[in-house]
Amino acid sequence: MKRLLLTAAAVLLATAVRAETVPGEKSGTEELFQQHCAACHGTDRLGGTGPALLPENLKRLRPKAAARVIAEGRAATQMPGFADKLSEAEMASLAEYVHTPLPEVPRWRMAEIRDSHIIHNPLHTLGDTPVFSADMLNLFVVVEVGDHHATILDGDSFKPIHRFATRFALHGGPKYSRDGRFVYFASRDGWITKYDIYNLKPVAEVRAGINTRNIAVSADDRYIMVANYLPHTLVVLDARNLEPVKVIDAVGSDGTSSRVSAVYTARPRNSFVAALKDIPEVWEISYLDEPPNDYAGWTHDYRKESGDLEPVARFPKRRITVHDYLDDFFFDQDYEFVIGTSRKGTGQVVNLDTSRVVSELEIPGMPHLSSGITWNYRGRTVMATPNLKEAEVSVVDMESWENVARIPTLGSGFFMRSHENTPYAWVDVFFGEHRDAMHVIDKQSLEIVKTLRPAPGKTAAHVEFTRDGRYALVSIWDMDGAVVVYDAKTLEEVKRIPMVKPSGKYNVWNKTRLSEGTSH
Ligand code: DHE
Repeated sequence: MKRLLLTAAAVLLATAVRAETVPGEKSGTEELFQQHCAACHGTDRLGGTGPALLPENLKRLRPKAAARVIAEGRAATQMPGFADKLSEAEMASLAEYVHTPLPEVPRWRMAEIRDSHIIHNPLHTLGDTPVFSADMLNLFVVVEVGDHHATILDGDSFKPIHRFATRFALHGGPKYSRDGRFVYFASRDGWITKYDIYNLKPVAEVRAGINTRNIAVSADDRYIMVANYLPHTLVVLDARNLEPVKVIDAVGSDGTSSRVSAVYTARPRNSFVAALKDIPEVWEISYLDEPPNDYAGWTHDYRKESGDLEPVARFPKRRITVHDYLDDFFFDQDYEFVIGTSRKGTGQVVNLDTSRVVSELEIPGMPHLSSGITWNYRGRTVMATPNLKEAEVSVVDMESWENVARIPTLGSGFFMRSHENTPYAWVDVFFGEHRDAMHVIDKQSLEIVKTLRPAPGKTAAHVEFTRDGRYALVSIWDMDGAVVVYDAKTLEEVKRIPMVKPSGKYNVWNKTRLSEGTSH
């Protein structure tokens, strides 16, 4: 009842704020924000020392949870609690306010990006040999979202080597340079960080967007491409020091502006491939200095902007029209096909060479294709994907694009992983009452051979293998969490390393060698 009254009070307050505010005049809630929050989160809510407070950036924090954070503060951050300064209704109205979209897409272009650029340690000041000894290609970077840290973990001894603070709310897989020396992180707030693993020091940072999806590193290690929801842009950074090079507007051939779903590097093609979330188009963008002459259909219709480091003719792109916009997608190992779904669940297979949709996928629910993996099954290549809405794993033949199997699970899953050297594929049960379960599937019989529960009652998620595939590392998604190491053959626990909500872990070898069992 108390909660109902509170919510009602907040709604009344927010409605009153909306009704009484004359354009140009500040509402009571806005004033509260400026008084108590703006110093850290920015007068425009775009972030400062604290994260951006926009609905797009706060998807993981519902208004009720936001009100709790305002009241109690956030452990291990500089966010204090306001319970002794603000009334419950004020805190509820602030929580609602930060979930209200800004009247227009904020400006975040070359000038703003350039202003945000920070060099922490110039490259020439950093030595070329590691300051610790370990197999540098068998390291893991573990992202601990619980308190916004990352840990460099030795993949042989499973001992943490170094733990350091990251930007708020990292999301997606960090990406490595080809030699594994540098790791690049992206935060939901658009901060990109280059970190030198050899020296255990950050190199540079830049804020490339207001709300960012993910990043990709070119195969020649020269460029980083950043995909943004806010604003609607792709941003090219110089991989050496993250200096911005080019801002590419995500605008469809009909002039519609769009969020970018994600961007990946198609290594054999020397291109970035991005999908647009609001337009049924996939873009291929070349990063070659001199694209070949047969680039028929490639354009460089970008707007020249003051501050661009490159002539307009760099990064030509071509548009591939698809049947429905792609939200979530991955590639075959040769990067000939893009396999994607929209959040509505329609699956499509796009041939990048012919620029055509060659097949539709018949997978029910919402396959989580960015977590898709492939393997050889009875002489043919299959892909498998967990499903965010259905309690099953789908296995699809990558030649006929027909379903090979639908493997029932205890609930819908988020992440799926395997390795060339293991007969098993691991999939979590991320949602529902069995979220503490981890299924191990035999890649040939396509049956679940074991269901592990590494920490009963706590979410078990996201697996990654050591470079040789002998061990599988599972996350316990809890503030009092862990990375649990399993022998990938006997499926017995080997070690438990305490971690603070380790969202994901990324093995240098598997990522840089594009293992078929992991994301790239
Ligand atoms: Fe992710 C990867 C999109 C919600 C944790 N997630 C990705 C990637 C995309 C994506 C496009 C690939 C990026 C890359 O590695 O280059 N994620 C989305 C969504 O659209 C979705 C459903 C909604 C959203 O809020 O954006 C979503 N993701 C989540 C979460 O709620 C998760 C579970 C917790 C969190 O940290 O926000 C989450 N996503 C992850 C992780 C990866 C990821 C750990 C990296 C997986 C990997 O092994 O590569």
